[in-house]
Amino acid sequence: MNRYILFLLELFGLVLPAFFFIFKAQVGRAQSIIADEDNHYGLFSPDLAEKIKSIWQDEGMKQLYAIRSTFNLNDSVSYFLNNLDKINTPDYKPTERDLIMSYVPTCGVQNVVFTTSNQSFQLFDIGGQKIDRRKWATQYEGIDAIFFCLAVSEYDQVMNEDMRTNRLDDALQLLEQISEEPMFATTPIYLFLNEVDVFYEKLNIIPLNKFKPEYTGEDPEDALDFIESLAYGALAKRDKSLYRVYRCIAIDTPMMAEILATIFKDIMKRKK
Ligand SMILES: Nc1nc2c(ncn2[C@@H]2O[C@H](COP(=O)(O)OP(=O)(O)OP(=O)(O)O)[C@@H](O)[C@H]2O)c(=O)[nH]1
Ligand SMILES: [Mg+2]
Repeated sequence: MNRYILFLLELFGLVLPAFFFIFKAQVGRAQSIIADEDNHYGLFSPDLAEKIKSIWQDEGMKQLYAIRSTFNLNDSVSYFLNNLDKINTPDYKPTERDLIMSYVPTCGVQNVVFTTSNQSFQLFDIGGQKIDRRKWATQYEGIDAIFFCLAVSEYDQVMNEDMRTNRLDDALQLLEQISEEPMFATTPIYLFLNEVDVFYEKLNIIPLNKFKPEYTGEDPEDALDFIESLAYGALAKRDKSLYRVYRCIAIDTPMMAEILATIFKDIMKRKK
């Protein structure tokens, strides 16, 4: 976990000097943390932990964090840095929440088998990165449902793969491609419009119409309706009975439990 925090700090260290509102002393601190390689493994020394906390609490850092999407910084940084004291202990054990909050990119295909309501399910978790996509459509004949997660908050972000393609456009294009794939002609698609919390937070700082000039709405609900309308557009050629759309926050466990219970019931009903 420390290495994870360190990686995030390195990212900060790289962009810090570019921002005039970061105090020079903090830049020096960030650079000294990165240079202090002996302390990169195991526990952070108390001195190092204090330096990290001091940078994290800096006003300039808060402003930088608010625009984190401009350099593709993961949203859970604040969670881990706010919990640094708890994590930086010799007997630290990640909680369920810590695991939910950490981003571990799925490489290739993860095969997960689980049981709910006395039914066993097999889930193929497929990484969203471009490199993982080539195998998709050809391998999944005979599946009962597709769960498609689209991060609505990514309207201003670009793909790490080329630092050019807009992430929302890319996701919508992929959704359309899957929706129109003949092999999935009768497979229901459950679309998760995810990261609604990050989306609402971001709208105040990064206007949606800067990236989607055709958007003319005013409040956050209008903005989400607009993104949802784009998703409906991608699904337009599909029969309405073959898709469902949910707005969600994946890290909100009770919310997800409710949505998923409905979905699993729906899948079982369709199987009968
Ligand atoms: N605030 C917030 N964070 C979220 C939400 N959904 C996911 N995250 C965070 O986003 C990160 C990535 O989540 P993952 O589920 O690992 O991402 P993924 O879509 O599987 O990514 P790939 O495996 O690379 O395709 C984690 O740090 C989560 O905590 C959300 O709705 N709100
Ligand atoms: Mg994943």
